[in-house]
Amino acid sequence: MNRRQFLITSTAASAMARLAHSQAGLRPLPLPPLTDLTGGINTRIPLALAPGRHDFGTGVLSDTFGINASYLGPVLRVKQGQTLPFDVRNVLDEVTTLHWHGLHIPGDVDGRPHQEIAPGGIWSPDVPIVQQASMNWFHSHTHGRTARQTYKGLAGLLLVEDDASLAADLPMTYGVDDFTLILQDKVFDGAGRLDYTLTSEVFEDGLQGETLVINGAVAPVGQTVPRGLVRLRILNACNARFLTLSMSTGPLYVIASEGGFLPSTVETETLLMSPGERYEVLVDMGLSASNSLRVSFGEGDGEGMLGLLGGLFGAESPLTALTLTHNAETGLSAAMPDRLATLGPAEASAAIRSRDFELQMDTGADLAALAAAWDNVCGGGAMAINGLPMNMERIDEEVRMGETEIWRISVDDMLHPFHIHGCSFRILTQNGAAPPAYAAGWKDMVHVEDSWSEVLVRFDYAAPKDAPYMYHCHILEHEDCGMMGQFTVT
Ligand SMILES: [Cu+2]
Repeated sequence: MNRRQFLITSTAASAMARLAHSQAGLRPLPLPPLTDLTGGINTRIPLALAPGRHDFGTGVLSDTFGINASYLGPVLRVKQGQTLPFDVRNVLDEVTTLHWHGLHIPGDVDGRPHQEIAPGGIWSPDVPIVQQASMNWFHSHTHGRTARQTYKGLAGLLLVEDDASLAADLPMTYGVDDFTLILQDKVFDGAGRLDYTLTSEVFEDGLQGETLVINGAVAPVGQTVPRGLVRLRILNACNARFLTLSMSTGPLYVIASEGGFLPSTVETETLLMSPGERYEVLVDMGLSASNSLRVSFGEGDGEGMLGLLGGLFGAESPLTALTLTHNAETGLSAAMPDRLATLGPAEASAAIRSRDFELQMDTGADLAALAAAWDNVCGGGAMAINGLPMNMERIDEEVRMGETEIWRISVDDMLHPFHIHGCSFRILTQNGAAPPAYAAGWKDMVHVEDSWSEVLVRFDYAAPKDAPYMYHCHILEHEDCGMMGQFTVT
């Protein structure tokens, strides 16, 4: 089966799922193993980064990477106030790193590109969890190899809970009414094996797979759930694709973004997720026997009427990605929560300084020649920020600890997601406009295309010269190509 036949098959399967809305015949949603440490930590936490063999549902085994698994990693559930004593072991035959994306931690345990773990080596950071309940993740951040290593499976979830989140009237039984969804797009070759080939096109657009994979299984997938509220904690772990989410019935009820709960539940017809973004949503399965999460690639079918017209006139229709159907259980019958957290408006007047960052693709580099030369490893100076490609020996910005700043981001071409290490921020403007309500809370991702995006940010942890933080485009191929910079916090 070639890639196109595979596409047709998976499209047909999704069309059938749309019609039938039944559990029968759907691949089950894989549940990544949960490591729940909220009750206490007695030993060091082993994470082994190793080669694996994994069947995504194409019927053949693909060569993958995994963390304590053949593909992807565990879901770690921890509590504010804990310190996580990790033993990260590199069982791969290439150098790697592991970055804790979203954690408010000092630079010396961040897992940045300098913190390489040699093959056979071990990295043992003690990672303090000071932040509030939030959905974070960990992934490879190896210089020039982040895209390929993350794509092959070096990624996992780190859920932080706190007293308030554990006491909240929200679904929180993992695998019963509380699910984590890692959304990715993949390329499979004619034999159904996972493929990753760098070309000038892939450098430019980032990897664009045609097949949606959820927790390592080709979508559509199905899951039975109790009658009541169901919680979906969703990560866009695509290398480069933006995803637009919707439900087959009713709106999405968004309760949290990357850095914590929203002030109150936000109702939205569509939810745009850039690579690296996380959102938590609730589905009221007390209302209907079946409901499905739909995913379309890109900025999707847009909001409201435009989307409807797009659908009618043959625009790419969303894939029914995950179908939830009732089982015999009775679940949490709480109403959609009204108040979730105390969170005032972002106070731009608190900023004492602003910094500008222009993400640059058009540096004149010959991407085709580089793709041919680099053997699926990016690197060097094909892309830049403010005229300079990433250089591990250069500090680009020096920030003072505890000071509030406005970071302004622009681009020279196309839509890019931007991430800052070591903090959560508030979005003041996204692409020149106020962010949608679901993106107005605590974030560590913002995107920009043809205007400015501005975030209000404060850094409270040390990142000295020998342990700096990164800021970068989260299209992983762009990051690997040099669209990244370093800063200190002192
Ligand atoms: Cu980019």
